[in-house]
Amino acid sequence: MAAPRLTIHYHRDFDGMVSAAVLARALAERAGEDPSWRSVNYDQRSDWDDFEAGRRFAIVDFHFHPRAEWWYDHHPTTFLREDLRRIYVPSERWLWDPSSPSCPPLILDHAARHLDFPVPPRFAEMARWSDVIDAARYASVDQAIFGDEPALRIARALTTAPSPDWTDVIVGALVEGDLAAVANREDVEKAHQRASRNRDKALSQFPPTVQWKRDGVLLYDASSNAIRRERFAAFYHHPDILYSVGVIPTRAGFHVSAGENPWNPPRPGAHVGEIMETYGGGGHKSVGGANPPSLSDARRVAAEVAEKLRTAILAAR
Ligand SMILES: [Mn+2]
Repeated sequence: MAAPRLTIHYHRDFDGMVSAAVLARALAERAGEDPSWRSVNYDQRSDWDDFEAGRRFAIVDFHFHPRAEWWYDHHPTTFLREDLRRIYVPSERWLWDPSSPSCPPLILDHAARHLDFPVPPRFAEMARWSDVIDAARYASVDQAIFGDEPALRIARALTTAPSPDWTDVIVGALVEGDLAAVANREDVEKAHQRASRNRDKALSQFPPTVQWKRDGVLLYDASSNAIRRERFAAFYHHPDILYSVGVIPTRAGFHVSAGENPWNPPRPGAHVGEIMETYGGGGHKSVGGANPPSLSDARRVAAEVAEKLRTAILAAR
């Protein structure tokens, strides 16, 4: 009797989907598996110990789970508890590398070493773009916002997925074909056109949200639900700034987001994540966030963070 089918659970973004496609192909070719795949979301963490109880599964680009037969991740926050961190040891089936810009390169390296899986050029290309997209290593703000390469069209299309399980279909396409073939699918092209219209609207809605711009810091308030959001709009409209700080809505409240301009970074620069920690948030040196309890708190925190970054810039001059 054949073993029950293995399901690959993946983070629903570009590098997570590529991770699922790479692992699916490697396991099919080199481990005698016939895997299926399904995206996993943050809501499922609440019952994490019982996740997929009694079933066979792998996890990629998402939290460590001790029952995962295969697991790969690059997120520094992958371990939900200290006891889970202690269970993890690198093996032929598990690998965590928080220094990797994205997850697929880990899987490709590991599969080449332990499964004797030769890296197909199309997967190498997907891994390179995963690094660009997940770590925001775009050559320019124009490439980030308007880039027309197949990987960027697919990533943009994902922002307007027509249904929750659409990403499963796209993973299937990535298992079989290269980026150009996937980007040229009719459903991807349709989603991409919708996403591009949303982007254009977001860019045009950004200027009135700006509160002030001083000494290389821009503060904006995009807390209204009527405003569409484009992650790099501040740097597109104001390429001269070093930092943007803003308030944006979330499903449950409001988020304060602060980050360096990737195409005009401050030198030496403050530690944005540490500043955010003083407001109950966190992040990396170049980007961070916090979720204050109310809109007025979020506005106050954003203004204070912007002032702190401005002070840091002036002190470094
Ligand atoms: Mn991811």
